[in-house]
Amino acid sequence: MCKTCGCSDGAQTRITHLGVARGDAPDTLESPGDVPGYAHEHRHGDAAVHNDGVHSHAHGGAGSHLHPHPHVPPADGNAHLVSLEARILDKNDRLAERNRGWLAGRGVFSLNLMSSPGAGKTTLLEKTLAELAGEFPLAVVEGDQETTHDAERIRQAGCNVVQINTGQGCHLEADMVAQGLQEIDPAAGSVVFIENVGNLVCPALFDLGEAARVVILAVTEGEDKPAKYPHMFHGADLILINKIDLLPYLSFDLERCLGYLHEVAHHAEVLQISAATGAGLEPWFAWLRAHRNKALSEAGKVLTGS
Ligand SMILES: Nc1nc2c(ncn2[C@@H]2O[C@H](COP(=O)(O)OP(=O)(O)OP(=O)(O)O)[C@@H](O)[C@H]2O)c(=O)[nH]1
Ligand SMILES: [Mg+2]
Repeated sequence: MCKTCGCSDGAQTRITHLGVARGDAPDTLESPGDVPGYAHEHRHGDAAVHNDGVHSHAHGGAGSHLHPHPHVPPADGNAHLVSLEARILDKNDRLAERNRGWLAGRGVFSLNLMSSPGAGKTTLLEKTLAELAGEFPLAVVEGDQETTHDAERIRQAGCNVVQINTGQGCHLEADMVAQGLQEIDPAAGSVVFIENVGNLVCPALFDLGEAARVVILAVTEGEDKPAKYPHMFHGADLILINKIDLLPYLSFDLERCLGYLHEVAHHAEVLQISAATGAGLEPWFAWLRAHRNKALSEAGKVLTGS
């Protein structure tokens, strides 16, 4: 259940790993999907489909796993709902911490990429994969309510990708990402991009275990989005103002937008980019390289005890 709109209550999640050959993971590398606490995910009548290298399975979704549904309405419905929401978010947070530890232990840098629908998340990923593919391993977890369109685009770019379809759910949750990570099995030193479901509200509530949050705001959405949806921007480490190639044709007030961002997310770095033309992307690539190198060196320090 989503605290804001109840969207994942009863949602049907499907996970599809698109066509990238999976190497056999060494037994010593524990997947978050295999650790105690995840095992229950596969005891609810999962259906598995293997078809021409595409591996998919459907299950009852986060809502059906995370909380029992009461059959008798509680006397104080609101209090019950609040405590139910708190328990769901608590459980999500615990699973997110597990993802985070697992990723950090492998020296994998992961980021949660969020925006409104159509702000340019997948376009940015396509450009990023083209730039960085030769430098270090990259993988993508795609989140959408329906279709594998985005995962197909990422696969076309030659990248290891898993698609999570959330059905009615309007955001990814940590247990879904754990299963996605198990599928893509990212190598040490990878960057894992998690493209969340397009939505400026609910994804902000759910920690996925990512190391950083990146939020895209397209200039076509209007300059007031940070003021209207402050939680999303407040949680961001990096904010990308996208589609700046369209600024000459719009009445978007960039200064006002930057003012709103300063109010709600003064700690976040802000870059102006065009994912379509590639303008302004060098600082984004540099940001990724720096965070990826840091994640790898910190994992090395833990392993060597230095
Ligand atoms: N002009 C312009 N168009 C862009 C830019 N970035 C993305 N687009 C276009 O915006 C549309 C949506 O882009 P996507 O990358 O699919 O957006 P998304 O955020 O992944 O969308 P969802 O996954 O559906 O939420 C596409 O038609 C892109 O070509 C940009 O920088 N400039
Ligand atoms: Mg997309």
